[in-house]
Amino acid sequence: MKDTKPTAISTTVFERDHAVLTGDGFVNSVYPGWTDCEVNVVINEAMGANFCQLLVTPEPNAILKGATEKTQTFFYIVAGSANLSLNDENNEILSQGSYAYVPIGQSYLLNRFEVNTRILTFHKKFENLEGYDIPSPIIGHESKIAKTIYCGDPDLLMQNLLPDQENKAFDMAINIFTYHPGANLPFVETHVMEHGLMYLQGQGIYRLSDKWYPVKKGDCIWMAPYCPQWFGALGKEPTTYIYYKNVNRFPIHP
Ligand code: UGY
Ligand code: MN
Repeated sequence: MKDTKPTAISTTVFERDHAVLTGDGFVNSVYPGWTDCEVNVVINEAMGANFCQLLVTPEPNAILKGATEKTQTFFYIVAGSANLSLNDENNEILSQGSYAYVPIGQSYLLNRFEVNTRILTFHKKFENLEGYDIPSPIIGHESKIAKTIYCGDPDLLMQNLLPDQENKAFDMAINIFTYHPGANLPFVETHVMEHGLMYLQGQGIYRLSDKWYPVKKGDCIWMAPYCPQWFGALGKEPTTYIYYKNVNRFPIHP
């Protein structure tokens, strides 16, 4: 939450190939169809990204109503709860840790929010893959997703919330990455895939390009393609972040 005292100090950083968004610089945006809520555009094309990441803080009576045309949407409940209906059907209660993947060509309605609900969303223009059907909607909960060992280190646990590894029709992955205290990425990754992330728990140090940043629960990061990246977890509790990654498409259009 933002400190309302006047200040010229900020921990937000914006560089050509990465950004660290701690929330102290957020200014609310308004979107048609989304009423009675604060919307912060954490990451989007204006900063050089190829996807969008929003943080939404709804009032209990807020309405988030819309339709996905060319852009698929992923909703994740960071805190609180909400009612979700897709295509005017299947009313579902989403609680903390629940998520909904809304593919292109669908309509959605989120309403009846618990007090202090916070929702993280990821949006990516869908790139069709010849020979594959457009993915169907998915509603799930992180507690139902297996944790797999990452890079052979049992202190690094990965959860794939979307079935992008089994079904190449998905062109984005949304993963939850848990680091046990003291664990770190085994090497400085530098890759064509882009990331947007938000810390759900814990803290640590992120290396982005040639800079080093202390990060903690609530902070968000954008990493452009090829931004060198490394993270080491600090503290006595596991550190967890949820992140976006573009996957499963040839790096150049044929
Ligand atoms: O999937 C990934 O590329 C992941 N290991 N990157 C990251 O956590 N920065
Ligand atoms: Mn990575």
